[in-house]
Amino acid sequence: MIAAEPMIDCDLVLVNVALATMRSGTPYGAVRDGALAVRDGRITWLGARASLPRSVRATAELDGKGGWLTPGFIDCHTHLVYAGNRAHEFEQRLQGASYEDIARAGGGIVSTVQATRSASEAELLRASEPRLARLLAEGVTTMEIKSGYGLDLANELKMLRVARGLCAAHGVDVQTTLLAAHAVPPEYAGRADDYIALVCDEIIPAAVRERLADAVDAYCESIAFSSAQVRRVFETAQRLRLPIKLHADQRSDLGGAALAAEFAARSADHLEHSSAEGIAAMARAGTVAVLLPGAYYFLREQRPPPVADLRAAGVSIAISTDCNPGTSPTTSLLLMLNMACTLFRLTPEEALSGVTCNAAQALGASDRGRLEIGMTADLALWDIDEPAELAYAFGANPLAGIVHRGNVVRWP
Ligand code: DI6
Ligand code: FE
Repeated sequence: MIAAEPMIDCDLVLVNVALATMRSGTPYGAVRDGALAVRDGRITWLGARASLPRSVRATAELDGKGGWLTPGFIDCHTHLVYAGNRAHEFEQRLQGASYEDIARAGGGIVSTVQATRSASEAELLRASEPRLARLLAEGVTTMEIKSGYGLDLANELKMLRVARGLCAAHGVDVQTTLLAAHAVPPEYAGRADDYIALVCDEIIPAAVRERLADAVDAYCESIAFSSAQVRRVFETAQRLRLPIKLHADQRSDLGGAALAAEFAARSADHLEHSSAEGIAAMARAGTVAVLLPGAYYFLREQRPPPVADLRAAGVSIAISTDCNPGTSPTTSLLLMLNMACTLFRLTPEEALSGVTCNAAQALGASDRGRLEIGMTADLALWDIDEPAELAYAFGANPLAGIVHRGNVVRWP
């Protein structure tokens, strides 16, 4: 007599799906005709449907209609919370003004700061919600949101509270990043060092006290802060045990990649102008390269990030929208997959890793970004025949289903 197998209870089993697990070894870690089981918000079993143990008993079984299941998308670099827009600056740039010209004339980041300061917390939330809805409609289940349009204590904290509120109200996981060192606020014009002192002495400590910041970022650029100023911000963050990120080497090489690596940053973002030494330092530090093709496209940059060098050095590459009103007014992570391939020459598989496993690494979120037993059950179902279609068909949105923390948000 054969002993009966113990029954394995699950909340949910998904069948008739192909799995892009993103495990290494095979392209996309693919499992065709797969199945995946979920219990208590985590993946408890996955593999070929034919080997699904008969003992797996689920409260609900869902048919994926032959679509592809990927990890829920992770947008690891956004400035989603802001008020107003900068369409008029787009018009100015089409008349020949540069991004830097506009910033130096008092527009740019500072114009969004004025609109964001004027908005109440409720107004800021309302202004940000449609952008969030558009991101989620393309399969995002985890995202990062930066402050940086407040530039004073009250308004930086206001932005972070709005980011936390979006998470609570919309069923998406949000990591917040304090980017008080984004621009010199008008009231500190000509006194950037004094503003950095305010950031280090008051704004970062308050954000930590109120548990509003999960990380710290800075904008290291000629129109923003020098590497010496950023260093002071990072020393404060390190002392308060906040993870570090950096807008690095986007418009010029200020040694941002090496500076980020020196502080063991989780990520260094942009990197168009990074040097070979900077990349080598990132590889040694395990710092993720976050590439932002939307900003590159919108500013009509000519020098792509050194992708071949990043690959050769073994640096993990993530892709993100950089959703912001000045340089990347997009909410489409799918479009970024396409641009990462067309503009930066990533493969569609690298691009997909960039919004799943490598984006998780950029956020230090080791419980997501791959389909594996024990991982958080954040899943996106796509009506496609091959995973490369996600990067190939630009402007399309084949999202068919979403599961967030094991809860079915949408299913065909
Ligand atoms: N991210 C940023 O924070 C800046 N550029 C970028 O790629 C500027 C954002 C802005 O102009 O509002
Ligand atoms: Fe940015």
